Amino acid sequence: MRVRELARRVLRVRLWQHVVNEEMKRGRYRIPIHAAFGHEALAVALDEAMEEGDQLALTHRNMAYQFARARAFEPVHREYLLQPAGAGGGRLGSMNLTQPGRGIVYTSSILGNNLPVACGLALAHKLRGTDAVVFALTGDGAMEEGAFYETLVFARSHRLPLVVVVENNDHSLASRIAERRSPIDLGKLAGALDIPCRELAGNELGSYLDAFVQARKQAAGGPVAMEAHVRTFCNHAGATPGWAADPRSLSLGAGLTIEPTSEDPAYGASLALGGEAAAFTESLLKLASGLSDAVEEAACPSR
Ligand SMILES: Cc1ncc(C[n+]2csc(CCOP(=O)(O)OP(=O)(O)O)c2C)c(N)n1
Ligand SMILES: [Mg+2]
Repeated sequence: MRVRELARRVLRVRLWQHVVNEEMKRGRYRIPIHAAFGHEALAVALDEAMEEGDQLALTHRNMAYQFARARAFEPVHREYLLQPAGAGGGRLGSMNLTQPGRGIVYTSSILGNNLPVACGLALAHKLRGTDAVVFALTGDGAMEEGAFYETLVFARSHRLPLVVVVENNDHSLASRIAERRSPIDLGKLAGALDIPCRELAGNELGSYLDAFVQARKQAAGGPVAMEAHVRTFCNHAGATPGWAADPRSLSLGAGLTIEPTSEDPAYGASLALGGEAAAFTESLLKLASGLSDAVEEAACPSR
């Protein structure tokens, strides 16, 4: 039952990302926004695993997490429109968007920058004796920053309640790992620091939720590393030379699912919903035009 509700949530986040993407194609937003098609199962499972007081520090590619935490379209898209009614009062845009009321206390476009901040947050929880855990997202590119290693060493040295999640989409801008650096075996790297490491792949919602819940528990005794293998069904903000899949070539008109494989969380979510999937998807697609109208109205209130 729980998995079905998670699956519905994944499809909602997918719909909202599609609506934003359609509006991006129309040039609606004045800021760069990084879609995260393919990251929805991670975002929803992490959101479910977070408990009262937990905190989340995000990267530039944060759209799926913003929607998953907000559990609503409006506050996030109004922020993308830089309106006072947005989640950040129209001052934060996409790459610095926080939602303190929903635990998103820091977001940064500077690769690796959120990791020491998350460390500091976790240190504060430890010193205050709270039960809260801090989750920090990073990428296979951002983990190349020295701050990644320093964060692990510091967090382990002080046994901080920190979960570092590497979203490995095998891309940093247009370069793949084999093209730009040595492989990094996160299990071995974390193991060398006596930090447990968990691997996620396949977008199976029940196991993703379990993994985050377990990681959260484990983090009471010190940091936990996680490597999530994720396919990003779009590239950087806008077309990136060398990365074939431009988000603007994705179309809501083709439906919520992008690819019928386990790499697409929307496909997995539809399978999890079984016979209910078609009607639920249809009901979401019906909402899409209303959401687009709301974007139109919000962007051009005088019309
Ligand atoms: C310190 C720093 N260096 C370079 C950049 C430019 N930059 C922005 S996103 C990006 C790629 C990031 O790759 P990854 O961390 O794997 O995240 P992804 O975009 O794949 O989700 C780069 C190099 C930056 N924002 N900050
Ligand atoms: Mg990457």
